[in-house]
Amino acid sequence: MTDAATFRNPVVAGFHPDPSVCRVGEDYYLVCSSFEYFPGVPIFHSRDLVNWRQIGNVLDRTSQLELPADTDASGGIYAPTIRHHDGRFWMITTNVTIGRHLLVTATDPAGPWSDPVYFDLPHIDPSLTWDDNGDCWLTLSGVESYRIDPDAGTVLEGPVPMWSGTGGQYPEAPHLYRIGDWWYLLVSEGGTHTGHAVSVARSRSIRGPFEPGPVNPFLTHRSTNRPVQATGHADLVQATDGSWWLVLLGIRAKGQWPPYHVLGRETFLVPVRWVDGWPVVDPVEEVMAAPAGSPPALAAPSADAGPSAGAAPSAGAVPAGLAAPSPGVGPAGPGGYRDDFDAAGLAPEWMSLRDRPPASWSLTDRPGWLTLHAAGSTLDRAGATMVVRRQQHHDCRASVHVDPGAGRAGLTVRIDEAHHYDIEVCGGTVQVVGRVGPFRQVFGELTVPTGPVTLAIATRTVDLLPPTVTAADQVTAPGAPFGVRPAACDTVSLEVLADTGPVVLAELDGRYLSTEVAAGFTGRVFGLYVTEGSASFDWFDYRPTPR
Ligand code: 6LW
Repeated sequence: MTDAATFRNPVVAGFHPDPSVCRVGEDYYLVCSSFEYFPGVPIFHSRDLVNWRQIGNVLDRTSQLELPADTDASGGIYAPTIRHHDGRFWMITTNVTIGRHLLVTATDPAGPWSDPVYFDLPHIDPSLTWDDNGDCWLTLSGVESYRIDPDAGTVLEGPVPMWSGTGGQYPEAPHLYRIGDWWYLLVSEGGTHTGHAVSVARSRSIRGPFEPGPVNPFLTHRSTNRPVQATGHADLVQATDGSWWLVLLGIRAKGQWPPYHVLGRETFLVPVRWVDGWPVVDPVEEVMAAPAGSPPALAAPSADAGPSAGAAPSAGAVPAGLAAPSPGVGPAGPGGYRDDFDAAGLAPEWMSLRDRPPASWSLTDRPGWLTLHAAGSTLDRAGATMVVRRQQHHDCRASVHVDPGAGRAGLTVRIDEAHHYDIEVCGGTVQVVGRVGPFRQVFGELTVPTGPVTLAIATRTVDLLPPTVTAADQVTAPGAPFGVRPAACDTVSLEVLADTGPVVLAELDGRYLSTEVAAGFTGRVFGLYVTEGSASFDWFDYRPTPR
């Protein structure tokens, strides 16, 4: 539940890591990493920092996004930064597969964005800042900076060493901000899992030396049992009312020991207070309270707000707890979506793997249906024709109405080529197949009339069983989900939706589709695919399911 003085985290649910944010007037824009998926770098718009709607993808052409066929899972596009300067939006990111940083610009954040200018420099996590002379600085993990010509793609000075945090591993995600008379530098450290943390330093000069803050890291959930973990990779923004906020990544861990997460790293929001000129944040929760004493609309900073000294509070800015205007991409509250494939193009939330060749898909071959044409013959290797959307809730059901024609087509929930559960139809037989690491197994089969069929994948958080139930009891109990032990608390059910209701072909332990098993930087997605011939999809439906 949220009320007027609270809002719900994550503000962008599902695999949306490494958020970066900028404000232009009353509008906020946010971008995230996209790895091996195409198009790349989803871009969101908000008026309140809480409710985000995806307005496009920054890298939506192969001339901007080179993801060769052998791009590894979790390769491709790493952490982007978005800024607005001199009438233009600027987005810089790293394509780790080709080993280059790329910078693109746009006057309209919904696109089109320019072709890239490249910087062949080491490290990851590029960020941009303009100094008081109008010079542009590129900062990178490590942490170091370069003075650059952002239009020409040339380096004018550097590397200039900066400040590398408190000594934690992987100093990364540096962002520089001009606030009052200071240059503030945020650095994430400790790695992007449970050791993640954010530290701060400041300097009078953009070239340093940087003085660390009095309490570093000033944001971390490491070594706690808070439900939100791995908090880090933060970017700072000042709201229209003068208040300050961090967008950051976090995970919603499940299970007892070790905890695991299945939705990837998600985008969270936390208010920032300034104390004696340094940022202070409280722990990041799934429902965040507004700062003490706030009116219903989240308040401007208090009088001791330190360096903010900026805009006067404007009434009503940053309202909280609104219903998500864009079902499925907003806060992890109620909301689902249905795509009838009646539009002229695919919605921006749909992604393909590595490329989306025009010959692989069509919305006009069979009007009102999405037709996919097979390329690869298996989901176990790169090359299969697939369009995917993110899983954004722990408890949800994705369903699809598919006509396989003479082909083989289905619905998958996947993290990568080596970790996926599929339900597919071919020649009147529906089959459930699971691939986990070196293992591949058929878990269930059902004969159905030929023609269109509705397939579904439902995920469910299972409450921990009482300790009196042993693992052996559970595994041998009739109807026990395959491989589910008492500590498991996530199941994946693969179903045919018949007129009489769902027919469950298999119920599998969801932990095998978690980041802790699959590794990498992404999260679960649902995918519509074809591995033989051509098939058409009439609709796709995604619903969170009440617990
Ligand atoms: C990203 C790095 C990180 O570049 O993970 O959380 C890497 N931090 O900053 C990939 O998302």
